[in-house]
Amino acid sequence: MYEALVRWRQRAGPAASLSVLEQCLRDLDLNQLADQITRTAVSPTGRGHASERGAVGGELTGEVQSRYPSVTIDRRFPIIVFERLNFPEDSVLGRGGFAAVEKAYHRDWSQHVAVKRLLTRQLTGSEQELLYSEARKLNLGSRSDHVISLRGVCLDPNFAIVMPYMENGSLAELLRDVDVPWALRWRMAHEISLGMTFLHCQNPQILHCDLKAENVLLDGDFHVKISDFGLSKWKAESRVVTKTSPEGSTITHAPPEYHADINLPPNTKFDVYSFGVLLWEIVTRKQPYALAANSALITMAVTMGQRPDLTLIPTDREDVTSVSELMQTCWSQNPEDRPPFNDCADRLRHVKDRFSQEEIRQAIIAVEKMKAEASRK
Ligand code: ACK
Repeated sequence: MYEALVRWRQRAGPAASLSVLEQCLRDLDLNQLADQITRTAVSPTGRGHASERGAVGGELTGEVQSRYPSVTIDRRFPIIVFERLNFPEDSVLGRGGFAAVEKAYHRDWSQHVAVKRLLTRQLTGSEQELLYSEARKLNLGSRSDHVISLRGVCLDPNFAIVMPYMENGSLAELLRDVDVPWALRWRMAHEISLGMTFLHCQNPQILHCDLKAENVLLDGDFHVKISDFGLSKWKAESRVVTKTSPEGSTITHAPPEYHADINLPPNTKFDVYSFGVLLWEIVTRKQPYALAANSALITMAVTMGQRPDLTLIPTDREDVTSVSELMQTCWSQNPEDRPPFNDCADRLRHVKDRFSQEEIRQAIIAVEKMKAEASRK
């Protein structure tokens, strides 16, 4: 191992930095590290094979890696040439802390994509690493039908994540504008639980840490894609990785134990709690704690056991009652009482299966009509 590392350092030059090694260890991706060591040992230039125009699949030159010394460029990422993307006016879909998501048109692929890139040109290594780490989690999560996939990454002029463009925006936006029929709401709730089950089953586990209706995107057929892994974490037992706290997570969706101790390493029960609040959003189409004067009050009330308003939950439907019971178990005060996502998925499948495929199809037609009407207003 030591000899391999020495050889790697000699051959890869500036690309073989300590921070690259550290990043691999932090992500506990020893396979990738092994991959990188053997790759540079066999091919010092690591020249890539262009697989299609506008996207270079595979290995990267040492020159490219040396421009990104603080991150390990994954040779499995397709590289997308930034110049092939057209950004129309008003391309910005949304902005986060240090990154923005924009709609772009890929000239070779003749289709729209969503591009997440850093807001400033003055990059700090850690912001770049965060975005890069998000790309790696997305790449892993992408194997689920219900997690947004990674089309590739741009390296020039700055690092950017390229994802498919989701025609129907976010679930938050849809719920705000449209009284979505129950058949479709339950399909969405079920698909979110499937996406989360998949993420929690990865090795190392991927914790989302910011699950909410805004981070659930909808494709052209209103199928769910979980997105925004900006605050997500690798879950592993190593001290190196678990020093993270879910800093920045949305306060309304964060569980009481994190209000009490912000240094607590997140775990799967964090996401299950957030899912409980998300089910409440799906059922009520409202914002949790909309009347609270400030976030300190929310923190205090949640720590003392308060939750989003149950009086807004309809009481005349069996399916709603069944989901409401699950929702309340998910946001239990004691994390141990919260069910794993595969249990949530089983329960939601039963609720969803009360409706036929035809009823779901009709629900989609109705939603498309209501959306069109809402956009004309
Ligand atoms: O509610 P929205 O329209 O859906 O606003 C947010 C915003 O960007 C910040 O996250 C939108 N967004 C994010 N990723 C995508 C995507 N892949 N396709 C379409 N919209 C997206 C999200």
